[in-house]
This record gives sequence, structure tokens and C-alpha cells, in this order.
Amino acid sequence: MNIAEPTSAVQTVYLNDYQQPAYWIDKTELEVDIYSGETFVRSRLTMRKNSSIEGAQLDLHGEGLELLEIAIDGEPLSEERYVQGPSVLSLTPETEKFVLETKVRIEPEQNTSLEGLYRSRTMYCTQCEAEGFRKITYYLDRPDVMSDFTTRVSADKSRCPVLLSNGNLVEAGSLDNGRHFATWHDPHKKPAYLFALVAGDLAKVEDSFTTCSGKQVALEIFVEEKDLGKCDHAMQSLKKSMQWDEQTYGREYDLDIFMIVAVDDFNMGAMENKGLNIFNTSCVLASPTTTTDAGFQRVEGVVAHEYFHNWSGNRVTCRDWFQLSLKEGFTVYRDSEFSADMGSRTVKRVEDVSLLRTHQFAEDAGPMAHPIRPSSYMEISNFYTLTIYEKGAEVVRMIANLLGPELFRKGTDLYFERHDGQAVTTEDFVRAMADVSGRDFSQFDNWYNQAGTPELTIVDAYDENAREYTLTVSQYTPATPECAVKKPFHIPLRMGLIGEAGELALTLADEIAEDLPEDNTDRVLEVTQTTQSFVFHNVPEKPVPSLLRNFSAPVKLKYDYSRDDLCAIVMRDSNGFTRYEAVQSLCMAAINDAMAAGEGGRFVLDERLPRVYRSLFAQAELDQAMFAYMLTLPAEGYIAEQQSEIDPQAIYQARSKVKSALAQALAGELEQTYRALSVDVEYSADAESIARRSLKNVCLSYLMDQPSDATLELCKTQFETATNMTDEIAALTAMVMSENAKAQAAAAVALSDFYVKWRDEALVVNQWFALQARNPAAGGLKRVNDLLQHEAYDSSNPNKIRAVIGGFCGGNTPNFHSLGETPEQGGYAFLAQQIQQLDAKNPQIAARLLTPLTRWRRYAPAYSQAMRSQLEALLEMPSLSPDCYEVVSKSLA
Ligand code: 0A1
Ligand code: ZN
Repeated sequence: MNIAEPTSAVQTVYLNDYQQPAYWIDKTELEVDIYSGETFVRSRLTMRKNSSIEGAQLDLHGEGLELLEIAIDGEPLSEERYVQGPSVLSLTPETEKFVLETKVRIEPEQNTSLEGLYRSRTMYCTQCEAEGFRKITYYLDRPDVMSDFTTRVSADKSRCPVLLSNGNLVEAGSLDNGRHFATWHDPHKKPAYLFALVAGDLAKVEDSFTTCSGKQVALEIFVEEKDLGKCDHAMQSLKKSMQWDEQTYGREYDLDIFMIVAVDDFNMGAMENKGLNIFNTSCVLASPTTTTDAGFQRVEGVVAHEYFHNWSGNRVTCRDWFQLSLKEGFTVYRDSEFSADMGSRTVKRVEDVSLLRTHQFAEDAGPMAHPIRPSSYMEISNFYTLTIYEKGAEVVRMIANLLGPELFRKGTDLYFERHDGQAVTTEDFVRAMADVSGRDFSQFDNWYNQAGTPELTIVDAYDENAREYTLTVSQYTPATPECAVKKPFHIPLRMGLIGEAGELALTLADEIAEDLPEDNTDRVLEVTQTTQSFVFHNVPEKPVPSLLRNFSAPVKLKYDYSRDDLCAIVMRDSNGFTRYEAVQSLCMAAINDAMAAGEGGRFVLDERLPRVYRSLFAQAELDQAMFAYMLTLPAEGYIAEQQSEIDPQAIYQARSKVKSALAQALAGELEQTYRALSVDVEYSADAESIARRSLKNVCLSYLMDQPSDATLELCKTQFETATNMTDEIAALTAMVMSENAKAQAAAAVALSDFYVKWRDEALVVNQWFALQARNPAAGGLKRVNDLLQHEAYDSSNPNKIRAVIGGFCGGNTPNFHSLGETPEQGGYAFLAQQIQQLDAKNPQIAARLLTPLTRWRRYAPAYSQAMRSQLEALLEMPSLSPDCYEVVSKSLA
């Protein structure tokens, strides 16, 4: 055997270099024998030369594998026949068709990266997306190599009574020495990233689903015995998802069994492995006493997302990882529509848009900005981003809206039919949409290949004599690292015009009023040029424009609304999203006033905001969840996105001032509403009950800003008597987040009672960790360090890392952005130290935690320099992982 030189420099992969693989793997037969401390993997690959590629060299991916045997067509290979590098095994087979056999030894117990085969508490499990399969065996670990998998797993019967893999069970039985085996066959060809294996001591909940063509599918959720009572919501969500995908997309499930396994140690939310989804426990377990309403909704959404991948991702997969948004953007769009159908459409839209604007816009304005189809990467794990997922979904949503429901369904039918069993590109997806509609998507393609958030500036003019109203729309997209000058985007701008008495009919220059539909107050303008005017005729008065209804495109809208315009929209617009948006803009105006007043300056709340709220309190028909969102001030991240230079402490202070002023101005309404909604009703996780609780608890958080003794008692009572986690943790949160001294004292007692009560429930303890990490009171650094020393903290568990370190750095402005006396102190130094320690263990998690530091250029000088110096120190680390290297080096570039 020859040992190749290790390559130390991190390599960049380019979309333009894509080439088909030199070989195909028609059949993959695996034998995975698990022993305590070591696992042996035998693989038998039936391979075939790809005749369209020149050269016979076969480069197999493999990382951290101890090669024990290698043979071609049963003949062991002598050492000079192959070259073994740190991540590739190269050989040159002599025939076009052959069987390659290898046997390797791996150590799952030592695998802390949670990629490949690893151990989590009572089980062995796998995570193979994106490039984890190469840590299990030598393979062509790329999504365009699709193979028929048979997997035989063996292990000790008492330690691992459950043995699972993809597809259908074909054989199981006992072996010598207390061992047993199970053989699974997956009839659907798939890439290695969809492979999964689980072996462990698990209990299961069973149910079944009859598909539209009458096939019975067994549904099984595997969890630790203690969690058996928390699977019902996931099971119901799964059945609803199966039915919804049949009804909405005509997609039927395609195996005899669908399994979900809940794992405590998992880097992400969940994984769509064919027939054997693996879930983070936080995305599958739910019970009213331990899980908040948001938790219930997350379980429903993630179960749906993974299930929907069976078609959008598994049956039709990605050609290469640059196409990741092909499956993720489309699947997020699908799960978002599912959730909208299960609850309130406008509320779901508000939630999705808030996430996008608070976090994706920041990504698009930072050093890691990339188009939804990136053109290069160093480490693909860094590209599981809000851009790929959430902006990707927005792009699919724009296509769906441009086509309308019938044509879009025709387009998805064609896409699934045309590409079933293939590994394809985003262009294939768009081509199907173009083919069914005859539309030209060539300019639309800019959404796929340009990063950055377009700014849409709109000015208007009204000509009273001509009764003409003109909207002039200009688009500008700031430069991003991959592209300085942007081509104009194709932007669907949904709008209406609000008059004194209601909405006005819309007639564009080249239209004849009689030809238009009766209800003609809502329109989608297609903006395609850098500057473009739209002239409306027969407009009887100067209207207030209602712009970007339903957030019809992922852009920043700039229109100079007066506060009175915004009030008119809140009161008179028929579009729920734009009404919400107008309230948010009024809040932003107040926050800007508070910022202009400065830290010690006097700030007076403009009367129009509480007046609007008062009228909303009086509107009985208003959706309570929607009103709860309207009452919630814009997130700090969203406010930061509006600033040319971010001063995080000023943002925090200004937001707090507005909150206090509103709490005072609306004291009566808040208390009345809180009391009215506090009547005891049995817990239910339906949309209406969730809405009631969310409005009640938003009111409570205002009331606790400067609570009277009586209000504090109300809050304590809610905490002590709550029969569900939503109300319990909302009361606790209100105490912790209050700046009032009595509330803080009560919070300290409540926090310790809470831990005593819930110490055996890991997911509840995580919420307790996260809440304390976010506590804005002075002394946060000391508190977060104490949390890291707490008996319940576990530095190998991503959920705990995210709760404590992520909670502190992403959700505790006053403390994270405290600079300290020396560069070794302060929040940024804390984060850099944590990243340094984590990087050796779990690079994916370490790289994700870096996010807040990457934004350094956007901050005021003192913050910016302090962040930068921590990044520079990290870059000096000799053993920085490729994951962190990519993020740190691009941030400093
Ligand atoms: N495809 C999964 C997400 C996922 C991605 C990477 C993972 O490990 C690095 C794990 C899960 C999804 O979209 O749900
Ligand atoms: Zn996904």
C-alpha cells in the first residue's frame, strides 16, 4: 500500500468543476457488526464504469477508517494496487464491471463529531448527510451515486435489542454469543447520505396509515422507554403529513414501514433517511406538561418536513451539494404550507417572515453570504443555512405565486414524474415550472445565482386632475462577497391601494376597467427593471399604498410611510400581513425615537402607537395569535438590520424603553386582557388555544415590566399553578426578563424550584438553561460560566451547547456585548474560548456558534474591533477544523 501525502490546506470545491463520477455503484451490500468499543463494516459494492467519463481511476472517500481487507472480484488486492490518503483510497480496476469488497474497523464510541456512526446514550446511530457515510466505509460518497442498499446489522442482543436500517426488514435471527442480526433491504435506489442504521435499547409506539391506493403502512416511533408517553403528537403529525402530501401534491408513501427514531445527541433537528428518519429528541417528543406550544408546533413542522423529503429529496434528489436548496427550499416551502393549512395562514406567514428578516437578511449582509445555489464551498456542513432553507423556500413560493395553484401543481407533478429516481439540479426544477406554464424564467434565475437582499425603494405621485397614481419602483442590491454588481431581480410585488373608505379598484395604464374581475383590489406587479413605473388610472383620491402584501418577495421595502399612513393600513387594509407589518413599522418608529433620545435622554412615546393598540384590543374578531405578534416589538436582530452601524447596547436600551412606555400606556388593557384569558381551561394544542395562551403571555410580559405587588403575585400564581409548560415557562420568563428588583428576586426562587421539579426531564432542563443564559441582568458572564459547570450541563450534547452558549451569545445582548476591561474578558472572548474547546470535538457545532462574531464589520468600532481580534486569534489556532477555518477566514477576508 502507498500512503499519500496528507493535504493540510482546506480545499475549495466549485460548482463549475462538477463532473459525473467515474463509476456507478449498482448494488451496496453492507454488514455492520457492532461490538463494545469497535465496529466492523464489510462492504460489497457491485460497480460499473461510467462510460461517459475518461480514465479508469477509482477514488473512494473514506475518513478515519482502519482498512483491514480489500478485494476485487474475490481476489485480495496487493498493497501496490492501491494508494491510501487521509480521506481518499485510490485504485485502478482492470475491468469495467466488478465487485469491490472492503472490511474496515471504526470506533463509534470515540466519535464525538456526531457524523458517521456514533453512540448516543443507549444507542448507536448514524448521521450521513452531507458527507458522513465516508466515516462508515469506503464509498463514492456523493449524492449522484444512487445504489440499491442491503444492510445486515449485528450486535449484542441484550445491549441492542433493536436493529434498524432503511427499507423493509427481510430477515432477522439469533447468532452465537448472545448476539443477533437483522437484514434490511431498501428497494429504492438512494445516495449514501440517506443511509441510516440504529442499534440500541429502544421502546416503540406503533400505528398505521392506509395510503390513497389502499396500502397499509406500519408507522413506528422509537424512543427510550421513559419517553413512550411523549410520542402521540409526533404520530398524529406524521399521519396528517402523509394525508396532506397525498391531497396537496398527489404523493403517496412507497415502503411498507416508516420509522422515526429519537436521539438525544444530534447536530441538527432531524434527518430524512429513507424509511428511517432520525430525530433530535427536541423535535419529536412532546407532552403538555413538558413542552411549550412552540415546541408542539416545531414537532409538527419538523415531522412534516422530514416526511415530505421522501419525495422532495429522496425520490428526486440532488445532483451535487450546490443543489442543496433544490430539496431544502422546496421542502421548507412544503412544510410551511402544511403548517399554514393546519393552523392560521397569516400567523404562519408572519413567523416565517420574522425568521427570514431577523436572521437570513443578516446572513445575506455578512461575510458568509451566498446565493441559494452557491458556486463554491470549503465545507458543505457550513451551507445548511437560513439562505438555503428559508430564502430557498421564498424563491419556491414566488414561483408558486407567479404560476397560481393549478399550474404550480402541474409543475410539481411534471418535476416528480420526469425526475423520479434521479439526482437533479435546481434548473431541472425551474424547467418543469417553465414547461407547464410557458413562462420565461431566465431573469428569475438571478434568485438562484446572486446573493444579497434586494432593496426595493418605492416613491409615489398622485395627479388629482388626471386621477392618475404612479408607483415608481427601483431595486438595488448591495454587493456580496461573490458578486459586486447585481443584475436586476424579477420581483413579484403584491399590492393594493387604500382610500378613505376602503380599498380602491386597480386599473393599470393598458387595462380596461370592464375587462377586470369584480374584486379588483389586489394585484401582483412584476418588477423586472432597475427602475420601473406603474401607472394606475381612475384613482379618485390620493391613496395609501399597501405594499409587499404577504411579503410577496424576500426584499427590504423602502417607502416613506408617515405614521398616519401606517395607522390607515392597520385600520383599513384587508391584508393581514400588511396590517401586522404596519404595526411593526410604528414600533420601529418609536424605537428610532428612543434611540435618537440617547441613553439618558427623555423619550416620549408617540401617542399613535398606543392608540392603534387600544383599537386593536377592542377588535373582538382579531385573531389572538396575530394580535400577540402585533404586540411583540421587533426583535433586536431585526432592528439591527435597519441600522447602518449597529450599537447593540443602544438597540437593547431603546427597545426596553419602548416596551416600558407601552406597558405604562396600556396598563389597563393589558391587565384586563390577561385576566380575561386566564380563566382555567383544559390544555389543548389546537391553534385557537395556542393563540389564547400566546396573547395572555405577551400581556403578562408587559405587565411584569414594572409590576405592582399584585401583578407579581399573579405571575407567581401562574408559575406555581400552571398545568402546562407554556404557561409555566412564560411566567418564569416574565420574572427573569423583568428589570424590576422584586421580580428578579422572585425569579431566583422560581428558577431553583423549577430545576428541582424538572431535573429528570432533559428537554425541560434545556429550556431552563436557555432562559438563564438569556437573563439580561448584570453579571451574565459569571452566570453563564456557572451554567457550564452545572451538574446537568453536558458539553457533548448539542442541545445543551445551543441552550447555554447559543442562548447567551444569540439572546443576551447586554451581557454578550459587554466588552470587559481587557481583550481576554467580555462576551466575545468567552465565545472564542468555547469555540476553541468545542472545535476539536464537534466542528459542525463550533462553526455554527461562530455566527455572531462573523458580523463584526456591521458594528460600531469598539464592538467591531473586539470581535475581530477574537476571530484573528482563532485563525492562529494550529488545529482549527475546516468548518471553523472557512467561517473565520471568510469573515476576516
Ligand atoms: N436534511 C436535514 C438536515 C440535516 C442536515 C445535516 C445534518 O447533519 C450535518 C443533519 C440534518 C433536514 O433538512 O431536515
Ligand atoms: Zn430538510
